[in-house]
Amino acid sequence: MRRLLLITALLPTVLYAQNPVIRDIYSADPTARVFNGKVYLFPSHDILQPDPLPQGQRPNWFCMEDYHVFSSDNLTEWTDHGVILKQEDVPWGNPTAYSMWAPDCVYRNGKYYFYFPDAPKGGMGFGVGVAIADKPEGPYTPVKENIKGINGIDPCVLQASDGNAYIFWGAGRCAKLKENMIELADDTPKEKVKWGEREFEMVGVNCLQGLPNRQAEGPFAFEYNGNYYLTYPYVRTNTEVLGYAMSKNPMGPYEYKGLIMAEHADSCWTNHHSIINFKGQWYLFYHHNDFSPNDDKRRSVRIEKLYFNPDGTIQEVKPTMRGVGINDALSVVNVDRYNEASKDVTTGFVDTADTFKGWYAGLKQKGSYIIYKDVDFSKVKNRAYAIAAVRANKNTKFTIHEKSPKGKVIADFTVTVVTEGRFRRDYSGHWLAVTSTLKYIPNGVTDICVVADADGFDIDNVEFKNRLDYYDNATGESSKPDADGFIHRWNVLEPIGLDINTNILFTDSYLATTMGDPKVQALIKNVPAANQKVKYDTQTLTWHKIESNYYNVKLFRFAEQYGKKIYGVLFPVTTVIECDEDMPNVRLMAGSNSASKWYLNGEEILTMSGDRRMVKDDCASKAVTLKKGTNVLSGLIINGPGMSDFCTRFIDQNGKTVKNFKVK
Ligand code: FUB
Repeated sequence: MRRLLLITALLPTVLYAQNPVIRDIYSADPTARVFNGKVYLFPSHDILQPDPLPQGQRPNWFCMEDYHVFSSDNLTEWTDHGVILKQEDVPWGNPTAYSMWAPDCVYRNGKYYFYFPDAPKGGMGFGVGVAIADKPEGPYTPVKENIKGINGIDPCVLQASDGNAYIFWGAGRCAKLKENMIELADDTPKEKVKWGEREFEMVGVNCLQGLPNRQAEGPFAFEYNGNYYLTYPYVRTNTEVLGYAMSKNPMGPYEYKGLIMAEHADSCWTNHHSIINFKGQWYLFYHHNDFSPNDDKRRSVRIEKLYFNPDGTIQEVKPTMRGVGINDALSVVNVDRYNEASKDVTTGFVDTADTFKGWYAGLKQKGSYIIYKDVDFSKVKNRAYAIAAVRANKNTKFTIHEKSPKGKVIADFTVTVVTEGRFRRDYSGHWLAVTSTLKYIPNGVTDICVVADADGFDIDNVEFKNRLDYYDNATGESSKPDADGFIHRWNVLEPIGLDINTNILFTDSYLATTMGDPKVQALIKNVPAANQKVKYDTQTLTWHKIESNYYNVKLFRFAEQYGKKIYGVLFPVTTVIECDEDMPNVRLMAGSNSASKWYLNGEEILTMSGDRRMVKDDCASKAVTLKKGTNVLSGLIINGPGMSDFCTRFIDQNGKTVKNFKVK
C-alpha cells in the first residue's frame, strides 16, 4: 500500500527535511538509486527481536524479516511503497532467519534487479539472491536460487561504462555478472584463502587487497569522471568508519584515499551507505541509531550532501541532524534537528516511551541559540505569523532571527500562558503553542536562528503560517452591512485572559458579574482609536479596527494571529452605526460562541448565556431604535475552550434585514 510518511499531522503537504528521513519504522543500510528522475531508497528494515527469540537467533542482534522500498523526488517527502520481499517468500532462504541484511537494486535490460543477502535453508552463513521487477516499487519475483559462488552479505552492483555489471559483496570480493544479472561470469576467478587454520575457496577478486580492511563490509562501488570508487565501512579503531579507494578499473586494484565519514560520536557501531548524484548534487545516504540510542541494531537512514575535490577525491562528510533538502517555511520546521547550536544546547526525545514522536531542543539560558538551514520563505505572505511548540515558563522570551543571533528579527515570542494553550501533540509536560506575528519576512531560502532572550526553554518545532483571510485591517471612512445585513467592521480588543476551563459557567448571573465589572464596562464605554492600547489589570491590550471577510467575526483566529490567549478569553468589541434617519422598532439578531452581551448606545439590549455555538440569528434583542446620526453598538463575548466568534445584524418589525446605514 502506498503511504506518505508524515511527522506530526496527517497532511500530505508536510515536508521532511531532517535526519532521519524515514520516521515511522527503523531503516538501515540505505542503498539509494535514481530511477526515472526519482530517488528510490532500498534500506534494510530493522525490527525489534520477536519474543520469544526464534530458534537459532542470536540475542541483541540484527533482526530483519522483509524489505520496503521508498521513493522521493525532493529528498524531503518520502513515499513508502510497502513491503517488496519477505523472508518466507525467498525460495532458497530460511523463512525464520531474520537475516535480510543490506540490499541493492539496479536497472538493466528493462528490468529492476533487487539483490539481497539471506540465510540459506539448512545452510551456513549468507547467500545473495535476486528478485526481479518491471518497476522499482515492484512487485518483485525472487529467483529460485541464490547466486552461485557468493557466500557473503551486502551485495552492491556497479554498472560500469565498459558495458559490464560487477557485483561487490561484504567479504571484500567482486566479480563480473553475466548479462542475465543472476549469475557470475563463467571466467570468474577462484582462489584459496586461509582463515586461521582453515582454507576456503573464494570466488572473484579481493578488491580490498592492500587497503585498510578490518571487519570491512557494505561495499558501495560507483564510477565518476573516469574513476571507479570503492567505498566501504571498516573498523579503524573500535567502530566503523566509511572509507574509500579509487581505481581506473572496476575490479581494481584500488588505492586507499581516506575517510568519507568518521566513527559515529556515540554508540552506533555500524555505518553503511550509498552515494548518488541527484539533480546535480551528490548525496551520501548512511545510517545511525537515532530512534534507538541504547540499541545500535535498530537504525535509521540519514542523508548529507557530499562534495568531490577537483582531483576526484571526496571531502569528508560530517553527520548532521538537519540532513538535506529545503524546508518549506509553511510546513513544520523541526528546529530541534538543527545544523548549529550554542554549546549548552541539548536534545531529548519528546516522549521517551515512543521515540518515533521525535525530539526537542533545550536552549538552556539567555543567549542560547540553534541555527536551522535552508528554510524557504517564498510562499510566506505579508501579515504571516509563526507558531512555536515550546515547553517554557511564563514570561520566557525568545526570537527567531535570520541566519544568526545577530540577524534581522523574523518573529518574537513571549510566553504568556503556562497552564493552558494549544497542545501540539498528546504528549505531556505543558507543551504550548505560542505565536508571534512576523516582524520581517526573508526573501526566498535562508537560515533561521532561534535565540533564547530570557531564561531557557525547550522547543520542538516552528510553523510559519500565512494569515488566512478571515479579516483585513479596516480601511476607508466607512463600510456597509453586507447583502444579508451582517456587520463586518468592528473594533476588536485583544482578549482579556480569564481563568475559565468550561463553558457551563456562563449563567446569567455569572455574565452579569463578570461583564458588569466596571473595569470591563470601562473598556466599551468609548469608541477606541485603531491601535489604541489599554491596560486591564497587568495585561496591556491593543484595539484593532478590522473588516471581517466573513459574515461572522472569527475571534479565535484574531487572538491566534496576534499571539494572544485563545481559550479562557473575553473579547470586547465595538462599532459605530451611522443612520440617515431614525429607525424605530428594530432588533439586533446575534449569534456568538460562546456567551455574549450586547449594548446599544450604552444600554444593555441582549444577553446570550450558556454554552453556545455560533448560529446566525440565534437570539433577538428587545425592540430598539437606531437613531439618526451616530449609534454605538458594543459587545462582550466570552469563551472557555473552543473557537470564539460572533455575527450580528438588525431586522425591522417585518423581519426584513436592515441595511440602510453605514458602519464606521
Ligand atoms: O544491517 C546488518 C549489517 O550491519 C549490514 O549488512 C552491515 O553492513 C551492517 O550495517
